[in-house]
Amino acid sequence: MPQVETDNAEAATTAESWEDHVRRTFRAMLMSRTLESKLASLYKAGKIVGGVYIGPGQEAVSASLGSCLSWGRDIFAALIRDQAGRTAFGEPILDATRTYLGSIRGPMGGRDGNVHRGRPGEGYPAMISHLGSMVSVVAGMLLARRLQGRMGGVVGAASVGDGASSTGSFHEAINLAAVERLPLVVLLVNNQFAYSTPNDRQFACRRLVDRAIGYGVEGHEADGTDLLDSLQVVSRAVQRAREGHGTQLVVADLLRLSGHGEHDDAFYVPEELKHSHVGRDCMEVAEKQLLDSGMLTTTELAQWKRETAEEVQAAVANAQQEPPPDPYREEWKALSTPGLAAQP
Ligand SMILES: Cc1ncc(C[n+]2csc(CCOP(=O)(O)OP(=O)(O)O)c2C)c(N)n1
Ligand SMILES: [Mg+2]
Repeated sequence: MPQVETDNAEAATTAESWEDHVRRTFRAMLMSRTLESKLASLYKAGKIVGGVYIGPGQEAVSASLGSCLSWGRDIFAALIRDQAGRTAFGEPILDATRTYLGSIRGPMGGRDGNVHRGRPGEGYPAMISHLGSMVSVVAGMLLARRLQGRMGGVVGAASVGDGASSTGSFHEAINLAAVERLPLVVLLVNNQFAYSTPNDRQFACRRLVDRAIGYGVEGHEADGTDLLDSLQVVSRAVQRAREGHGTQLVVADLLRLSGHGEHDDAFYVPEELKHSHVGRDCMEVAEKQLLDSGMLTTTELAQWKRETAEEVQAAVANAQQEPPPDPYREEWKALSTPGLAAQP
């Protein structure tokens, strides 16, 4: 499997300015929003078989996490709403379009139709479930590296949702990570709903970050609608994990600005919530932050929008002309197949 050269790997070895880090993170947000809008239209046009799950409103904190990790060194388990984080971490957008469009050249060989994709041998495990199971996968990968004596400054990160944080998988994994003082960052994105179940039917504690005390890990809170706040908080958590302060829990509040999947119109989301602080669109907030602070000019923004649209168009066109796997010729493989799960 090819090693993917990313801006991140470079950023990890050179001292990157805060401004460049913000710009790089915003660019990944923009790419994600553009790609996901295209995927949603392809789904509605019947060109994508299976579900399409997207993360509008979650790009700021997701991209912040991806951009603080470095491909080839760190571990990142992305979930359904982490397209922005995947892009910021260094996943090429062709991996996404090939997966959604069923190309045999996709990272899973055309065997997955949406988000269960990754490059496990490169510290990027494929998602098993959205419901907390990836926290233990990353904890296990970190433990394995420790036992093999190749920890060397690695940070592992896993996202979970508010719903996932109520599961046994989440509890067992974060507890184990805390006991072992693993350099694990758990990003808990509280988007107010688990499918149609609202927060008040999921947990009785006032603030989810208070759970950090119970687990004995460091807790951080971010405004998930605010790129600058999200990036600052996530950077600090990743740095604390990297410097040996053990497991970190970051809780980000925001609102899911889509349905659970593109098949869901989210009729159950109350209007007041949409117009509250968490209902702000992080893309609009970030755009204003970058323009007002002079980190980005209007000309650059227009150019970035053009470029991301062209890149998405090209990646879709590319994947559309590639063949699907042939069930009569292909041996149906699992991740244990060496080609799919090759160790570096
Ligand atoms: C064991 C299990 N139960 C239910 C589902 C269906 N399901 C997938 S995601 C989801 C909601 C998850 O909510 P949350 O953790 O808050 O993440 P969000 O979708 O809000 O990002 C449900 C019910 C599943 N995939 N697996
Ligand atoms: Mg949720």
